[in-house]
Amino acid sequence: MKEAVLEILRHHRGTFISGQELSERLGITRTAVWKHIKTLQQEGYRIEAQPRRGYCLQEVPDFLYPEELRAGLSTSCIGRNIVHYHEVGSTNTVAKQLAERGEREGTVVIAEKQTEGRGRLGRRWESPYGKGIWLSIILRPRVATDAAPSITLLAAVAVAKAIKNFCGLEALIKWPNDILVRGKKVCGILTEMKADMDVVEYVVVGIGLNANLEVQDFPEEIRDKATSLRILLNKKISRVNLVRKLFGEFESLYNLFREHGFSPIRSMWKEMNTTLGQQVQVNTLTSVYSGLAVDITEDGGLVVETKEGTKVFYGGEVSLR
Ligand code: BT5
Repeated sequence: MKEAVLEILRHHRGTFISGQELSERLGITRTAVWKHIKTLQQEGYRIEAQPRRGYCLQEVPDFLYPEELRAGLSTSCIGRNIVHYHEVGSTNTVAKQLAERGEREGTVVIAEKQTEGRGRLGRRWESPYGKGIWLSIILRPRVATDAAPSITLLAAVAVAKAIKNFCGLEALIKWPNDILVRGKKVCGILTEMKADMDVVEYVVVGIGLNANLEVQDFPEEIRDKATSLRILLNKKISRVNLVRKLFGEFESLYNLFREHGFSPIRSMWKEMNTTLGQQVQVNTLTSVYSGLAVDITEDGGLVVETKEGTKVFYGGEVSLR
């Protein structure tokens, strides 16, 4: 009901609508209308209330509220259901808990701030309040476990396309999970999966996208390798609009993946990558290999010509040399 009140106010944005009219249109009492208005004001919506004239929406807060994201969202699955936190440990952890309890595909957990944002191998992901896009998408693809790595690559293509189409910046993918703009990391992806036998039960795709962070928001030790869209564009961007765009790109690619497998996405990935054709060093947990990155396989592995012969990697840290 709160969302319905907001919807009407949004429609009349900048003009007043009376409490009487709201109550009649929604079939609730004027006291109930007033309570929803109070809640919205507490959430940061600037709504002017005047005796006799009613209510007027003047400003929406710069938060990734589900009501904001859903207004004008064109997807039918990704982001139709959104769980929002002002502060949370890690959106991936919450999304996994929800998936365990049977939460449906397409549900997104999103936070203004993460206190325990995670990268791969337990590394920390900096996630300051109100500045970035820290979200996790629950998926239930009907695929075997070895198809799961390709979902990270799918997500990377979705982010790179969203950045390109929304900001006009050339975003390149560094295998497997980094999105770089002008050589610096603007986004990282953390895919986690649960499988039953050899079949995927669910996948949680965590996306950390540095939207409006400023230089001082990054700890000193990563300032030379991390950047944000705001720093690159020299202006603040609308996180809400960018997330909507991202959901749209993600859903199109995911539908393609479900219908035709990884192959069409692999071609797109190849066009947007900054890894193939480069001398790379791949650090797996047990060894370090050097060689020329030549291809990615049909299931998202990185093919490297090393001194010891051709090797395919499904994980590991890649440094471009
Ligand atoms: C990643 O790990 O790049 C995956 C990051 C995924 C974050 C999202 S946010 C929503 C969801 N919930 C979570 O808890 N996680 C996901 P990795 O390749 O291991 O890179 C981690 C490294 O990137 C760190 O060790 C730092 O050097 C660097 N780093 C940390 N925070 C960063 C940031 N905000 N921007 C750019 N680089 C960062």
